[in-house]
Amino acid sequence: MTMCSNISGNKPHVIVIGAGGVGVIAALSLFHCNKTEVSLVVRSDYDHVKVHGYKISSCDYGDLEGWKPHHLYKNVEHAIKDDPKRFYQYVLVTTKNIPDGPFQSRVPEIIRPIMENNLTYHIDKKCNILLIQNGIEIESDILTTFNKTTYNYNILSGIQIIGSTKIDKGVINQQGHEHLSVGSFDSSDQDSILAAKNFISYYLNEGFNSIEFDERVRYSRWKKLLYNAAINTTTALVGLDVPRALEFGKDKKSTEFGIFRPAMKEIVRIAEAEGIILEDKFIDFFVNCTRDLLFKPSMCVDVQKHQLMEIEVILGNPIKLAKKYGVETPVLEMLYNLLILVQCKLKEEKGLIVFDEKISRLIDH
Ligand SMILES: *[C@@H]1O[C@H](CO)[C@@H](O)[C@H](O)[C@H]1NC(C)=O
Ligand SMILES: *[C@@H]1O[C@H](CO)[C@@H](O)[C@H](O)[C@H]1NC(C)=O
Ligand SMILES: *[C@@H]1O[C@H](CO)[C@@H](O)[C@H](O)[C@H]1NC(C)=O
Ligand SMILES: CC(=O)N[C@H]1CO[C@H](CO)[C@@H](O)[C@@H]1O
Repeated sequence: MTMCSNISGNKPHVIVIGAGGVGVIAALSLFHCNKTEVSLVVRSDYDHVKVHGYKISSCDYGDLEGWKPHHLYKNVEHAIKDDPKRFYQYVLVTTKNIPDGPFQSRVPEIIRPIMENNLTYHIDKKCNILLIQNGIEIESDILTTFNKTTYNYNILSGIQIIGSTKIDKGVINQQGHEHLSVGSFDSSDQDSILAAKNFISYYLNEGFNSIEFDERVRYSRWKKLLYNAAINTTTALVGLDVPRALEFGKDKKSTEFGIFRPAMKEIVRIAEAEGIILEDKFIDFFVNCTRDLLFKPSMCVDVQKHQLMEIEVILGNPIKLAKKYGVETPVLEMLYNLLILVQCKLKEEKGLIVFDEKISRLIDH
């Protein structure tokens, strides 16, 4: 507590990109642990937070007023410009992952300035990109964009379970205890595994948050997908919370037995084709775990806020894998095809796509 400020110049740097409910609590956990110097990229709330800091109501850390990490930036370019020679040992990406969204908001483009800056100044050092995001196969976009031989990096997976929401400009409400699991996407890469374990020591605040090493990242991601691919998607399509979506089904059964369970079984079969066994009890668990919780999954909230959804990493990628393995996924494909329409409706509202009513055709760019 007392001497740390003297050595702050020597602490490793971590940058957290994305300042929603997940990112701000991640920055707070790192800051509290006090072993790293923490930068946070705050896009839309930057001006507010720069002046007032964050107001955080957290079940783990209590109530904080005016909290700021060591550095705040508008975007990644701003962080690089501020100190081009600073090396970020860990780059935490907590933004939504929307590969079908605007080019500049895709994950590889968001981190590109750091990757390129490193090529100039830090090629001797290996940076660790930690994706704290939903979905499956999310690492491949980065691996295909940045050649691992040219750019020197590890890629780590983070799955965070936390009930934390940004409820207003600079205001975070964390209601659920933070639990993060961190591992290497490549489960055979010893250096990457070591980097994940090292991160845990920068992050763990005994008695406050929980963090554990995840040796089966792919398994954990498939498991989480059981819920996300079946339940978030359905509620997003119909705009209902989970209890209503279940109760409003024909004879109170059709949602559970006609949509949720069949969709989850398809996820089980895709994972199985990779040799990953998800037990049936998980299906029972996920169908029921929010049966009594009057809340809308985040994908449903996204639609209602007119924000793009993470449909590619939740459904598009699993369906692609299913095709590759020869697994039939009629329910997931129906959910996906319907959600693509909703996504395009949102894109049209935002002017990201143009439909010409004179000729009744979508204009290709
Ligand atoms: C990455 O770069 C190395 C060295 O330049 C090259 O040999 C290799 O083929 C590249 N890998 C990919 C996947 O492009
Ligand atoms: C799930 O909840 C339903 C309705 O409350 C109940 O009938 C069923 O036994 C529960 N299933 C499990 C596996 O707990
Ligand atoms: C699905 O909903 C849960 C609960 O809101 C959330 O934790 C998760 O991030 C959501 N996933 C997507 C892809 O929206
Ligand atoms: C993205 C970025 O900041 N790249 C920098 C890398 O280093 C060169 C040389 O100093 C700069 O010109 C670039 O702007």
